[in-house]
Amino acid sequence: MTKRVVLLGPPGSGKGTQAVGLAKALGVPAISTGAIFRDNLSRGTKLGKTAGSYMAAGQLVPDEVTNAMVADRLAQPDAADGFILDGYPRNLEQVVELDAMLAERGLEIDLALDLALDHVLVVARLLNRAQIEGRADDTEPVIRERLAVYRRSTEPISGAYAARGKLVSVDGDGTIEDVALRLHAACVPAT
Ligand code: B4P
Repeated sequence: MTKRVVLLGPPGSGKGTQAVGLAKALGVPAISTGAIFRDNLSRGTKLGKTAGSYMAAGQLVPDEVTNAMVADRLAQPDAADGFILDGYPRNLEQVVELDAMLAERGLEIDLALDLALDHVLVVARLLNRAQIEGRADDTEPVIRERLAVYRRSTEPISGAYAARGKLVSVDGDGTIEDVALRLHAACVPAT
């Protein structure tokens, strides 16, 4: 069964929303790099202070910081049998680093799920979240910058997984339940 999954897609496509339910269904932890950064930010840790300024500007946190954090998290016992990685990798260098972390243990990614959503809908969802949660990176100029970073750095990585035959694109439009069913079907194909 599919156990080592990366969840790709633009900011606001539903990665964080869907990762939790999908992880539960597969019996693995959901690991969100954005959530780990936000938790550190709220606790005022050194990692949080480093990440905070990049996040508020809509930029990626430097690779050396992010890669070390993910390596630590994947070494925890609960991730030994699998995981849903939400928001990582986010550029080609992180793909290489993730491959190396797994190869050390003779493992590899089983599946890359690309949540596809029109960028007009992405902006609308994030502006809606801004009113509910007040996240510092959900203002319109920062959302535009996050989308530009996504197009420049993150979009190309789907090609890397497609070349390995590991990429499945899933329509991110529709209700949260509809999208969850599509993702689940991609991980657990009908027999
Ligand atoms: P993330 O936390 O990953 O933020 P995100 O891309 O906006 O996705 P998120 O998971 O929060 O939103 P979702 O689509 O679920 O990253 C934040 C920042 O951290 C980055 O900008 C970067 O600075 C840093 N970072 C994270 N990972 C990094 C890495 N690997 N390398 C370097 N830096 C990194 O949901 C969005 C909204 O849509 C929600 O309000 C949700 O309720 C709503 N929604 C979801 N599904 C819906 C549906 N079907 N219909 C309607 N609304 C829906």
